[in-house]
Amino acid sequence: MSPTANNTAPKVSKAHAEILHGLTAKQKHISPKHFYDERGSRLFDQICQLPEYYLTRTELQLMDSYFDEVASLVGPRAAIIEFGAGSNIKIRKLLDHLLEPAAYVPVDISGDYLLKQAAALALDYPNVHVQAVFADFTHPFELPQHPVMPERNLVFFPGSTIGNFPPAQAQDLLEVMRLEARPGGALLIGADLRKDPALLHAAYNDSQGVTAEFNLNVLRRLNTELNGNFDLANFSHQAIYDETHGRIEMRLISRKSQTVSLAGQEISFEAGEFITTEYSYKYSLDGFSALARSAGWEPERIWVDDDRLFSMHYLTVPGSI
Ligand code: AVI
Repeated sequence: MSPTANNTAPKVSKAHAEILHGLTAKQKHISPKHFYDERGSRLFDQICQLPEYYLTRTELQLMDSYFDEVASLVGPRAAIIEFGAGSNIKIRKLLDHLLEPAAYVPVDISGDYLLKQAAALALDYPNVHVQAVFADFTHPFELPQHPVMPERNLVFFPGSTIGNFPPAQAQDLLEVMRLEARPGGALLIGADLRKDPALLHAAYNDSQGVTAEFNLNVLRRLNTELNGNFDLANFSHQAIYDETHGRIEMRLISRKSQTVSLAGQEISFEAGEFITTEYSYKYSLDGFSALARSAGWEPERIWVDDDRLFSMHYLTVPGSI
C-alpha cells in the first residue's frame, strides 16, 4: 500500500517568525527542531554511527535484547504512532517483532524525509497500513482511520529525543502522546541516562567534527530558507555538560563581533556571544518515571544496558481500549 499524508502542515511563516524571535531574544536561541532539513537529517544519521555517540548503538542493543518482551506487552494488531520520522532501522525492528502490526503512522513537520521513509516502509510491509501525518507533534493532531481497526495505539519515541525538550515542555509532549495513545494505549520511549560527564562531552564533541557540522548546518539552512548571510566560518560549535540541570547544551559561538542579515532583519553578535541551539537532558530512571507519571502515564517496565548508559521505558495509559 502506498503511504498517504494528512495535510496538517504548519505554516512556514510561523516557523520563520519563531526563528527570528529566538535570534533577537536577549539569549539568542533556535529550536533544535530546525536542525532536520535533508542535509541535517543525513548528518544526524552519521552522528548515530560515531564511536563516541553511544546512544544509538546502546538503544539498538536494548531493542535486540528486549523487543520480544515488548511485543508480548503490546499484543497483536497495534497501530504504531511514531513521533518524528526517525531511524528506519528502529521502526523496522519494532515491526519485525510485533504481532500482526495493523498500522504505522509517522508524524513529522519535515515532509520530504517523512514521505520517503513512509514509502519505503509501505513497500516492505504490505500488510501494515502506512499513513504519514505532517504535523508539529508538540500539539495534538488528528489520527488517520485504518482499514483494520487497531487493538491499541503504541506511541513510539526512541532515540532520547524527549531529552531535547526542557522538562516542562517534555511533560506537555508526554501529555500529547497520552492523548494520541488513548486509554489502554502505550508508549515505548528511549531516554538517555546521567553518567560520567567525560562520556557525555565526547558524545557531543566528536573527534571527526560531524556534530559541529550538524550544529552549523542550521545556519546554512537559515541562509537558504530565510535569505540569511551567515558566514559559517565566523561561528564555532560548542557542547558543554551542565551538571546542575543534567543537560548537554549545544551552542554556536560567534568568533567575532559581526552583524548578520536574516529575512531583511539585522542581527548583531558580540565576539564570544552564542546562540543556544539544543539542550539534551539526561535522566535518572526515577526522574524519568516521575516526569512520565506527571503527564498521566503509568510506568510498566524499564530496560537498561549493563553499563547503565541508556534506558528504554514502556508505559501505559490507564483505562481500557
Ligand atoms: C535527536 N537527539 C536525541 C540528539 C541528542 O543526542 O540530543 C541530537 C544530537 N545533538 C547532537 N548530537 C545528537
